[in-house]
Amino acid sequence: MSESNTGIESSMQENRLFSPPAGFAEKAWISSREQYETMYRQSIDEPEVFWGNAANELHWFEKWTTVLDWKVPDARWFVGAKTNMAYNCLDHQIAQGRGNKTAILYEGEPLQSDGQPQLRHITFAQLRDDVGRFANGLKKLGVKKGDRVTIYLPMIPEAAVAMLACARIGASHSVIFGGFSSQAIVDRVADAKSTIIITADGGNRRGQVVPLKANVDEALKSTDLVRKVIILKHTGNAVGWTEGRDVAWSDVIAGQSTDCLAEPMDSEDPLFVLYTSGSTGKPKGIVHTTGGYMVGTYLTSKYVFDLHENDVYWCTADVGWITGHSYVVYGPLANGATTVMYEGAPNHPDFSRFWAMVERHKVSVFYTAPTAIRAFMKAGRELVDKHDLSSLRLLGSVGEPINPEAWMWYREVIGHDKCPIVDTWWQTETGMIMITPLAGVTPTKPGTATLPFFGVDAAIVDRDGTELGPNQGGLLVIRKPWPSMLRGIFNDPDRYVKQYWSDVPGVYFTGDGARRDGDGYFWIMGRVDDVINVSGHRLGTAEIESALVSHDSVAEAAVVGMPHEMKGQGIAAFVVLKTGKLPSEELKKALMGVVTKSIGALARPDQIRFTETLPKTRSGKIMRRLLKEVASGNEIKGDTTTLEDFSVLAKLKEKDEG
Ligand code: 7RM
Repeated sequence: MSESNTGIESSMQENRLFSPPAGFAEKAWISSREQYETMYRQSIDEPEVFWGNAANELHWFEKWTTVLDWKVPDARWFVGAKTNMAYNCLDHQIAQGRGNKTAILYEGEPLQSDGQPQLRHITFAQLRDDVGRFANGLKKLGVKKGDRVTIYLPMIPEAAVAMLACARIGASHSVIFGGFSSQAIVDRVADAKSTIIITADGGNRRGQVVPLKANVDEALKSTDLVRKVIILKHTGNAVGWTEGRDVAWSDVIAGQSTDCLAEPMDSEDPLFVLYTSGSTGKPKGIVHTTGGYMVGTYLTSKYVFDLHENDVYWCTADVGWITGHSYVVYGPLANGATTVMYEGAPNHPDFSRFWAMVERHKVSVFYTAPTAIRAFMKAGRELVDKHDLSSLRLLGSVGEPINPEAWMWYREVIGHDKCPIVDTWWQTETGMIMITPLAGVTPTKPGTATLPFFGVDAAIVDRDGTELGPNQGGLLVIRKPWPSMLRGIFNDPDRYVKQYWSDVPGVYFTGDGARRDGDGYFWIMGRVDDVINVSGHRLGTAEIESALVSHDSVAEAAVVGMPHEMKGQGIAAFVVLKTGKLPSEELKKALMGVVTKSIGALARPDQIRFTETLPKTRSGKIMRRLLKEVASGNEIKGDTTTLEDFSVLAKLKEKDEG
């Protein structure tokens, strides 16, 4: 963050307000505004009491002596306590009578000859046995408490088994998203100094086999750190084999007992490291520890998704990113919930796949990303309407600002106007959901993540840390520690301080720009690094994009700044049209008009470029940095290992050059 002036201007108006559906609160964990307010007040005034009570809902081998030990920027939660995340997700659930309940409901992508996908229902008891056997196998291969184990697997139950097995024996996992290339593996293995990789022969995606093992082989040509590669036979494709280094998953578990001691971990022992690619340079290994992360993901899963015994909960994220860690695996299992894992693409064989799955498994709580919602909108509601979605009772969104247009569609077409939507704001670094409605009590507005979760002291400030007033755009910071906060960047304490604790004195800076409206609701305005400075007016990306997408012809939009002689920066808009809509000069004018009308002439794009798709990370975030380079005619540089589709970039470049 370089600008001295950190204000961001806002002109967006959104007056629609939706009360929680009648009757929802009665059966919800948080069932009245009064209960919410009492709990929130306690969580802020007496955080140690609040979080101590939450922690007492879980299993500890030894209790803490102090709930919180805090000295900026280092927090220690549940000091002196001993626990084990895998024990809480498995044994503790079985002890509460959930042994025969489905823990993981897996659906594979390929449709078999009968037209049906492969399904697996894995109970808590089976999962405990699978984890125990694999954990014992890891130990036999020499994996010890404190080691880093790399996991490079598809969205299959074995990914959860591998994570939980590491957690059980106290090794930190480093999960690498299965869509990443071999270069991403090299970088992450080297940084984590990981000597073991767990992978599969391949994974299924969009009718193709992703050659995971071949990618690992390629990566390991550039590093000799890795001494063992464990390979799960999954897709059945042929793979190369390096004697002495490669070992089959089936051989790792052969003859192993299902009983494996759950290592009593110190609350502050690391649980995992997860790499996120910063906007520039080398990926950061975000470190999360055991006790605080467990309590944070447990409690947010319980209250935000309002998880109850009979829910079928589906978070569509891949385990390769934080949402998969916190809300596919750990949070739901620590609540004894049934969590759905789908290995495949949302559009295989077509865009009705998710809705077929909701119908098939009677999914009740569904959590996905705005990028997916916009893709479904683009594909058309007919694909949704042919399925029975009556099992749904709560919808969630995460990953990006959800534009009001997509929010309304989600509510009407997917939720049939009866499901509350929780727009959840959080980060890899925060570990848990931080700003979110609570479905039974928070009136929602399309486009805002509403209010902070319990214990979260979020604020909008300027660079000096002074809190700004209603509707003044500024920096989103968190002023008090929370249990699942990152404990650092792996091997890089200085970068931790510089990245999160230096821009605003004494508080955690999220990197996001935001404003609070008159009701105190938080509106995320985009990354501060992406703010566009037009003639001294600082504009966030979210509002302009949202205005563009409100036009009938537009499916998606991304705006970035570009050099402008007069204004300092001008605005370039990259626009994806809905199926069947055609680009034209007239449409460009209309789009400029929409922005002028909803925000003002200042925000009117100088350039509109129609494009087939936008460059995105696999988790769905638009890579504005790349678009910025395209818009200003520069060569693309920096880390592109997290790009979903390199051809998208090539196409944008071609258009640019052509
Ligand atoms: C969970 C996750 C974090 C960044 C964050 C924001 C953006 C995430 C929302 C959102 C607006 C939301 N972790 N972001 N959720 N923006 N509304 N509900 O996405 O580390 O990959 O990204 O994502 O910019 O800082 S992440």
